Amino acid sequence: MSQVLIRGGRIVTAVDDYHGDLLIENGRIEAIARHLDVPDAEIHDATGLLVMPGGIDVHTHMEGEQGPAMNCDTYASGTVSAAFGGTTTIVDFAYQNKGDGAKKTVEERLALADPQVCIDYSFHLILTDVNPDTLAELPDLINTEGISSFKMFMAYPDILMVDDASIYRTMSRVRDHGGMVNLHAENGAVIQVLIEEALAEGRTDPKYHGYTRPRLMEAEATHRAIRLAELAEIPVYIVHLSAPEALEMVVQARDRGVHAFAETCPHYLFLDKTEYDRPGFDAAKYVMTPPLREHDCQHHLWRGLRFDDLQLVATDHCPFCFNEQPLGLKYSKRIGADDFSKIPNGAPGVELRLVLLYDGGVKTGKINLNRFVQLTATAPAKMFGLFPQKGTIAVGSDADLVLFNPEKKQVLSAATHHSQVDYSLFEGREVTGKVEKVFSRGRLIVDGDRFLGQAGQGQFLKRGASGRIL
Ligand code: DUC
Ligand code: ZN
Ligand code: ZN
Repeated sequence: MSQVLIRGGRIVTAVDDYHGDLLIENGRIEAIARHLDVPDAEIHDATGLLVMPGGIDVHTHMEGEQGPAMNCDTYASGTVSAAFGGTTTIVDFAYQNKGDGAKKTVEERLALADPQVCIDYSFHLILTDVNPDTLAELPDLINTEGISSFKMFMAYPDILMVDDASIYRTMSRVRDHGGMVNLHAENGAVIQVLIEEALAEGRTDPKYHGYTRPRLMEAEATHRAIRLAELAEIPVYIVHLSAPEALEMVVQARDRGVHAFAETCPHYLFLDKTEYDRPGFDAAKYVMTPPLREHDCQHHLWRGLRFDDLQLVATDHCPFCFNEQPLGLKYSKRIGADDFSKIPNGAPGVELRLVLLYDGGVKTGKINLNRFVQLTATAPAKMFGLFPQKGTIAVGSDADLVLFNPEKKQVLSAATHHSQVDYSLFEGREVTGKVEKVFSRGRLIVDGDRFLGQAGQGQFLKRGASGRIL
């Protein structure tokens, strides 16, 4: 029997905060007490450290195609990067190619990810082809495979966008089985007009990515998504919310009693649209969707996080290299060198979520430590059917743990991160707080700068119902 004892740390969950010892047996938390003596256990001294549930990032894109481009992390490199950032579970995406069935899509993704991942994982299924056959497969996918969340795009016409009827049909189909629909909420048709107008006027620079995706069109689609869910009587989850006007739609819906939920991402909390003023092609590093917004939007997002109008923070880690070499043009932002609308949309961040939120949220007093755990681990677990196996520190839960040094300073840089991406959105930023040790099911996988995990050790998680968080 493998036994691990974590001694003397400050144990923090979404509701607790106390000093104590933790005993792990066979990957699960076996006992928690003020003092534990287990002579044969592997002992880790956590004096001066926070002991928190491993982070759960419910929005990552590892390995694979995004239109003509390819993400530059594999499941191996991306999950190592996640682990160094204190994240012990990801919910990534299985992307349905048009013509493919739902189950086939998930099975193929599993076969790709499973030998590579070093932390536990699941998928949301991205639906691009909502036909009767696909719809008929969804209840079984929820009930037998534990895939209980389905993402659709209201943007990117002719590529990813589905119409309102498809969204409504999906909602109606999965409602009675514990399913939830996640939406990329932007009005794709109108945005396409704005893009065509900009290009016709010769506006091809990366900054026009931001100008052609207005906040109002995020709000419009958020409103539409919520109203469809209201009609279908199903919970709805808005991914990567960035605009206060969209947040207002969520707030109003929640006030009406609708189960509307939303996530935001670190880049919207800490960066703003002035990044698009960078000279030359440098601004392409910040081409993600929705784009970075005006600085004062950050205040609204923090307010949302504090008062639970926004339920959690996920990264939308979707890395493309800035430079063409060494991976090649199709892994690079340079695909869009002459046309902003061709720049692959997405940015890296899976390794930085905990440290950024700690430094910019807890240290600044915007949120407290319990809320920090809620936003990074507990709410994601509850939202997507993983609680209480994941997302907390309790007897019987998986021993996915982060030992976090709350005082240590570090400078963020692409030179020291573990993703294959060649830039950082936060290059040179000094932050306080550092992940010291990470345990996945009781196994030490990160110890300072050393990675001790193994590709393939992560387990696929069959999830319960999504969106039943109250
Ligand atoms: N939406 C995402 O969720 N990720 C990458 C790009 C996008 O538009
Ligand atoms: Zn999206
Ligand atoms: Zn995404």
